[in-house]
Amino acid sequence: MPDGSIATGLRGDYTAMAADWTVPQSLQAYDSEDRDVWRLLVRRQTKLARRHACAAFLDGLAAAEIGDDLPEFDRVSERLERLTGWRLVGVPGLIPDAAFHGLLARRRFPVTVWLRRRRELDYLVEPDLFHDFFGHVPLLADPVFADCMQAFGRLGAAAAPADLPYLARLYWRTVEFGLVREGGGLKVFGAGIVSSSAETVVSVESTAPQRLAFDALRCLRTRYDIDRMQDTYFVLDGFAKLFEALSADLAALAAEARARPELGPAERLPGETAIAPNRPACTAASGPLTRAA
Ligand code: HBI
Ligand code: FE
Repeated sequence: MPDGSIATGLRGDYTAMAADWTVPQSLQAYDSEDRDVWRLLVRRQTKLARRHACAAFLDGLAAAEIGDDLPEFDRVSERLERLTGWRLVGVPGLIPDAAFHGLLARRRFPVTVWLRRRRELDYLVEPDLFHDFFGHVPLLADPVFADCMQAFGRLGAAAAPADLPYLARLYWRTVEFGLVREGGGLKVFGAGIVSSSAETVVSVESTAPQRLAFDALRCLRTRYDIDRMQDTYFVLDGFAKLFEALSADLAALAAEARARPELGPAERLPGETAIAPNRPACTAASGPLTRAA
């Protein structure tokens, strides 16, 4: 088999699961390409995150001990559990909504055990170890965000099946692709953004996408694309605002969303104001900043 992960039986192996869809993480199952890919991705994205990610994410990178070595779920879980009560569990990949929400409701975060191969470094549609760990785990060390994730799980576990797509839209627009206002500028916190080198920069600096102030109902009404960079990002004023939105009655909010026209991924409503992107960093192409004396 040409694909090492498939050959080692890691990728998408749903045969060794427990009833809750979790699998043990086996560090011996990773090969040298896995170790190289992890180091490469961590170094690249950490550098970008230092410039563009919110402070809570950067604090979380340290708390989750994210560095050159492949992460050990059990070790990081001990740290996280002391900080916010969260533990990490391995999963073989995407799991059903009910299993996903059930784990979150119990403060268990499912982390995909397998890592992308070098030839697909920059783009994957499904979650892998890098997306799940680098993207999601740091913010589990933030007390308010940690509560938001459990709230998502509880809402999902209690939701009528017809309301789940609306909860998924809220999750997508915040946990996966959210921006936050911090220190007079925009910072990234969504896992889908911080695990992507291109989107980390584009989401806060490009004039191509629009940025709108976070509004839960607006998120619920808006379709999203899973296979391209986002056309619209929502900007939170802080994670407390997200927790507030997750404390609302989901059924009522979904009913309200259903009663209004659905919005396309790039739509802008009359009266909506776009938030300006950050000023891009000066590059050599923009000319010399200083003159030799
Ligand atoms: N499974 N492993 C995994 N990771 C996810 O992010 C995930 C999932 N199953 C379902 C799911 N997400 C959706 O319910 C989200 O849109 C909430
Ligand atoms: Fe994710």
